[in-house]
Amino acid sequence: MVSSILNKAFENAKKVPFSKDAKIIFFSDLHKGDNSYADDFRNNMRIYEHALGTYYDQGFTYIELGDGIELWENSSFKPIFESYKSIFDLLEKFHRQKRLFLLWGNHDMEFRDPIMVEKILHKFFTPKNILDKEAFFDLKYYESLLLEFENTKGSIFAFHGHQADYMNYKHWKINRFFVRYFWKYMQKWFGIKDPTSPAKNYKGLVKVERKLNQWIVNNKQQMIICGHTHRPRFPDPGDIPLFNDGSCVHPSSVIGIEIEGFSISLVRWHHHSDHTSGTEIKKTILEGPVPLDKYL
Ligand SMILES: [Mn+2]
Repeated sequence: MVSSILNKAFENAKKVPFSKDAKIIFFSDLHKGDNSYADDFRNNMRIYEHALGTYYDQGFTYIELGDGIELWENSSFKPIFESYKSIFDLLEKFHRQKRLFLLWGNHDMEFRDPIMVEKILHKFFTPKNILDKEAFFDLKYYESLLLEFENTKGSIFAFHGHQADYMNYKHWKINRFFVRYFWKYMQKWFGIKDPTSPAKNYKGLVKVERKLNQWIVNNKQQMIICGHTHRPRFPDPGDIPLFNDGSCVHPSSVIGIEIEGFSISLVRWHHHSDHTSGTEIKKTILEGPVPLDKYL
């Protein structure tokens, strides 16, 4: 079951060519909510905005690997948009420069439906003129991408990761119901975290990773970058090339994967304070950089 879902995502992946000097940043699992108590992203908002703004200035392409928006806990997009207007403005800037790829995950699987995406765009982004309209209203949500680098045989298969998580793929509406009407309040009132999410359920997480590893072994060691489990992964060269970009809802830090100079690294953005400069937001490299051709 899972392998056929993954095969389909692989076959239908949008092929995106990149040059070897491309700069790419992957983030996922922001779960941007309505800025209320149950909104996990709220505390990391400033760190994330600073990180993404820095990548924009440095000419990076942004690939968001799903669960960017928390539509399970929130049945309406409006409060999310209003809470995070500055981030949506930043996304708009990336998109205008054709440096943005948005993928859907299980918490924003509604974006599978292009009509829904268009409706939201028309409601919240007002084009200034017809040219502007054409430039902006071609925003698409993808299930999966295949990143192809010039003069390289190998490629990177990028997707959210819930494709290896049968309950979250096939029965996402049932799970969404429990999150929206039950777990949200458990979290709010009693501080109990939703056990149906693989991020909070260790057994589920291991199962998802095992299925993805199996798929890689059966598919000529195809390199994967995904999210979903909220557990960062950065294998050594020679190991099964399954990478995970972590999440943006780690306690006071945002974790992502960078590709720059044809090398890959795992990075963490966080607050840093010292005596002279006070508190600032800073990037720490957790793993790498490792040349990509060691995995491709
Ligand atoms: Mn997910």
